[in-house]
Amino acid sequence: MASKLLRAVVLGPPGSGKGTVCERIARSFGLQHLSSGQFLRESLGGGGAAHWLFQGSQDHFTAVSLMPSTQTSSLSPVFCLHPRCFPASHSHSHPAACPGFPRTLGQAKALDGICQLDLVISLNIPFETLKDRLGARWVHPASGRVYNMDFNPPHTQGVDDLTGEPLVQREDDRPEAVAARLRKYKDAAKPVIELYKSRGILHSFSGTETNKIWPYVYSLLSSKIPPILSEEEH
Ligand code: G5P
Ligand code: MG
Repeated sequence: MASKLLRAVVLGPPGSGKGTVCERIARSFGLQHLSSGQFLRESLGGGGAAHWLFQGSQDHFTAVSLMPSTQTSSLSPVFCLHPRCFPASHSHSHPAACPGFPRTLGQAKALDGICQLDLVISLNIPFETLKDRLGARWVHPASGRVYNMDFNPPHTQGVDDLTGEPLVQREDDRPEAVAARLRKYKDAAKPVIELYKSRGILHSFSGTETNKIWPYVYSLLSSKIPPILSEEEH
C-alpha cells in the first residue's frame, strides 16, 4: 500500500457524475469533497468575489486559488496556497479528489507548477444520458447537496432531506444551457485528457450508470489508499 499522499482529480462533462463520485470517494476514503463549480456558484452568488480559496479539513488539505478575470471561462489557478498541500513526505495516505478541475489546458499546466498528479479519473457518459440527468437534477443551494428525480430523489419532493429547505434547479441545467456547456467542455477538455493520457495517469470509465462505474473507481483507489468504508457503504 502506498504511503504517500495521493493526488487525484476527477474529470468529466456536465452531468457525468463528478460530484456524485467525489462525494462517494470522500465518504469511502475519509476526505473532504471539493467542487470548483460549487465554489464558483457560491462566490458569484455572493457578489463575484475576486478570489476563492478551496480548502479541505484538518491538516491534509488541498488549496487551490482561482483568480477570475471577467468571464468564468478564463479562470486560472494561480497558486496552491498552503505549504501542507500535497506535502512530498507525508506519513499518511490521503488523496485529494477535486471534481471538475483542471478544466482547461491552461489550468492543467498551472497545476503542474503546483504538484504532479498521480491519478486522473475521467468519466465518459453518453450525451443523451447527460441531458436526461441534468433535466432531472435538483440541488440544495446552501449545502450543494444534489438530488435526481430518477436516481436519488429526496424523501419529500422539492425539499432537502436534512434541512427541509426548498430545492432548486440550476440555471445552467436548462436544456439550451446544457448544450452550450457540453460544447464548451468538449473543446476545453480534449487537450487536458490527451495530456494526462500521454503521462499514463488517465483512467477512463465509460457507462450510463454511476452505480456500475463506482466499483471500478473504488477498486482503483483502494489499490492505492486504504478505504474507511466498504464499497457498498458509500
Ligand atoms: P460544475 O458545477 O462543476 P459541471 O457542468 O462540470 O458543473 P455538473 O453539472 O455539476 O458538472 P457532475 O458533478 O459531473 O455535473 O454530475 P452530478 O451532479 O454528480 O450528477 C448529475 C446528476 O445526475 C445529478 O442529479 C445526480 O444525482 C444524477 N446522477 C448521477 N449518477 C446517476 C446515474 O447513474 N443515473 C441517473 N439517472 N442519475 C445520476 O461547474 C459549473 C460551471 O462552473 C464553471 C464551468 O462553467 C461549469 O460549467 N467551472 C469552471 N470554470 C473554469 N474553471 C474551472 N475549474 C471550473 N469549474 C467549474
Ligand atoms: Mg458537480
